[in-house]
Amino acid sequence: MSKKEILLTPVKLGAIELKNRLVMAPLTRMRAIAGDVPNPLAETYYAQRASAGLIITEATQISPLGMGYPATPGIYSAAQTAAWKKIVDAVHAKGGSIVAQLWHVGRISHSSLHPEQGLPEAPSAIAPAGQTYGADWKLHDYETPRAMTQEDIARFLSEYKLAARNAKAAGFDGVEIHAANGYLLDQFLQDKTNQRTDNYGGSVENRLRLLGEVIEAVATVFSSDRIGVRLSPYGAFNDMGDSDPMALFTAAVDKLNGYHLAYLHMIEPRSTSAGGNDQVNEDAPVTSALFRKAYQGKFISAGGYDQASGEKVLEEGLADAVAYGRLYISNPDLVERFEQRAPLNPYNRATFYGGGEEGYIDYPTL
Ligand code: 8OZ
Repeated sequence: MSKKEILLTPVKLGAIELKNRLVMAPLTRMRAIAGDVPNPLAETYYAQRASAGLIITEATQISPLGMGYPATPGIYSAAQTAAWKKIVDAVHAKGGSIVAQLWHVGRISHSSLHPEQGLPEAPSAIAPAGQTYGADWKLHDYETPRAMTQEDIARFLSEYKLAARNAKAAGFDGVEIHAANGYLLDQFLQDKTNQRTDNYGGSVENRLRLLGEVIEAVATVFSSDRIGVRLSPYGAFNDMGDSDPMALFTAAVDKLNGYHLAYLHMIEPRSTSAGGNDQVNEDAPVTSALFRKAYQGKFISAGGYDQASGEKVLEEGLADAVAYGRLYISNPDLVERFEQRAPLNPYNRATFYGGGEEGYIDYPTL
């Protein structure tokens, strides 16, 4: 095989067979309809991208309090699950594989998004710096979240399990646990946001506890070889930080080795594009280089890759598959374009979040 074709070769991530090593990254698009039900257009949107080796859905909340932006979809109600089933069926009909990314945003939220539940919940009552979008799609100062009690944590774990059950009922090939980018599980991992004094805070072992419990809860529904985990070591998005990221994420990788997951998915901190811009910080640590070798299973790397840099990270043995986000927004046939080394459609950031068909299902194929 010529080196050039490495992205287009099959790979198995646990029990999930990928026909190539291109992964459609999880992409928040904020187009859900009433009841936080996925937009019916999402059937077309995801099916258009079914030639990817694996599709990871947009982050999908496990509960009302898990919602942090307007019009993101959930997977806790029957209507949401039924809509997801149509999407999964459409992707499977085109021979694709798809996993659901399950999240709870923790403090990255606003009470207007869940008026009956009140303030956002988080490991500690520490407000993020800055502003966020409320239900009115306008910017509001972040509120100080409510610190979760042990009862809240038990409820959160049961919500994760229910979401996994719904994902299974919808026919997903697996689930990805979102423990990255400053959302709830990442807030428990890092000490800038976790100042708890109970068994979920303090030591690295304690801060890793909730992630392990979520994996174990989800593993009662999906076999562990159908569960992936996403982490973002050294990521600063959403006002995150840790006093010793190397020690924390080395311990996280070591803990994940014990679960025999489908994959570990890491975001390169050089790419700060989430929600914002297209800046690249070339001085940022390279997490595939720092952590891939310590992880014993399959590894997906994300973060501003193009075809050449995607091939390179695979050739170097620093990843088994490469996740593409922005390129997948504007190139539904990214696989075919890479096969032919064809030019790519540019993306329009103005239509990333919210709206309807425009910038969603109208990007042309070759
Ligand atoms: C951009 C805008 C809103 C949410 C993430 C789910 O960073 C997101 C997200 C990205 O993981």
